[in-house]
Amino acid sequence: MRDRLSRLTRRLIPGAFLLLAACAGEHPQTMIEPVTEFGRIQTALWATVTWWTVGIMVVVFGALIFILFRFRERPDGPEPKPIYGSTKLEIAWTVIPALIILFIAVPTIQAIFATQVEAPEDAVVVEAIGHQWWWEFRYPDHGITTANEFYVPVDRPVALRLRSADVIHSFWIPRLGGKKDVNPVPRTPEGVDPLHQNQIVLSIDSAGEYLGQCAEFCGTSHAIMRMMAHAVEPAEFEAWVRDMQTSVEPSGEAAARGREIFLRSTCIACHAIEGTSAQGQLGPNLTHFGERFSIGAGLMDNTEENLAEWILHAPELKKGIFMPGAEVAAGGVAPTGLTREEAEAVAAYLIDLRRPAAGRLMDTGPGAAGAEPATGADGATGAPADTAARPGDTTAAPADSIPAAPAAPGPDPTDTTAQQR
Ligand code: HEC
Ligand SMILES: [Cu+2]
Repeated sequence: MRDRLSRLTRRLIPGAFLLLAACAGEHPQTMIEPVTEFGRIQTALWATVTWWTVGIMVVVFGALIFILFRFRERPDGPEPKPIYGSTKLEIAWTVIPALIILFIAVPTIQAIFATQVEAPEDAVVVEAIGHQWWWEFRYPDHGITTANEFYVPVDRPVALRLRSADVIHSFWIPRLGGKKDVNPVPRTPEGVDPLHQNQIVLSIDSAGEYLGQCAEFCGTSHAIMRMMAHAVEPAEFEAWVRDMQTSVEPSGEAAARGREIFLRSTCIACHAIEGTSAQGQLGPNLTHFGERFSIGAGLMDNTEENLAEWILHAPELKKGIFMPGAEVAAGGVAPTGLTREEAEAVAAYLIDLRRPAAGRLMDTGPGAAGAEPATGADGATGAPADTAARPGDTTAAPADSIPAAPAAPGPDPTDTTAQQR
């Protein structure tokens, strides 16, 4: 018996180490290495409760195994004494679980209060708005809007205001902390904060790129609804904000032609690009699109080739989306009718939309280890030399309302409103 047991442990221990080693690799969405106090409070609570329950398990199973052996039936053993109606026992098995729950309740309630704080005055406000199936990020204090990826400064309080333009989603970037539902809220007049809005207040203490995704089933393409937070030094954040408020001029002929095609296509019914006449609100804002890590909220890497495929075949590549392809209608909008050559020009333009100084993301920074490397960094290496700041072009969209139907004439405006379920 001893022998067999030791042989078993000898086999199990290396297995356990292998398992642990597997857990120590690169896990961009781990919840056990939070970079916010908000996340650490939750992880600590989780660890506390887990260890307590492990302790309880050891006691219960230990007692069970002991009793099974100690009081097993023996040929000459006495008749067991019935214990039905034992008041002592009944009190014990009522009081002990009640005490356990009470013990768990104390740190839980403490954690609830510690994580549900009001945002301080100087917090950076970011509105995270869930859409089927992408994320919109608005900065009401800076008048900028972006999608699927957002920037925040490290070591400063950030107030994430969560709401949805359609169904219930859930905001979850595990390294920032626990998830929270993103609910549709009643429409409010401009300048008024919507009521019943969920909020997460946190402060990120380590620069890096943190990957997350929708954590509440929200329809066909729910699984492809990723997002990324870039936590950067405050000076870099200010620079990003300034750049986002500035238009980017095409760096070459192909991109310039792409812009011209983009601006005369139905794209502008749904997409906005800072400093251009494109001010659509139904789809992701494409300002600085060239810097994004992915196309379609995590569907594929952001390369020029993938982008041309997306423009031609978006509805076939990501099921159910409200964006038409070159030949397929979607979201109540007719096919765009772009040829491959035109789509490639538009792709060249969109990939070109990036800050002069910005490298392709994902490959730098201390937190980058946690993120998947984006391919195609060779895409558009040339930094546009002639980035022009246009005075007066500070912002596009009103920052406070959930977008209604496109202002620009879409081919079938009556149908597009149906998206705003
Ligand atoms: C009917 C509205 C609509 C029209 C018209 C439209 N789009 Fe879109 N577009 C969307 C929506 C909605 C998404 C988000 C899809 C998703 O990821 O679920 C999107 C996503 C994108 C993305 C990816 C954005 C990101 O951050 O992942 C690009 C690029 C894009 N569209 C380019 C275009 C171009 C170019 C055109 C014109 C040829 C166009 N779109 C026409 C609605 C539209
Ligand atoms: Cu979802």
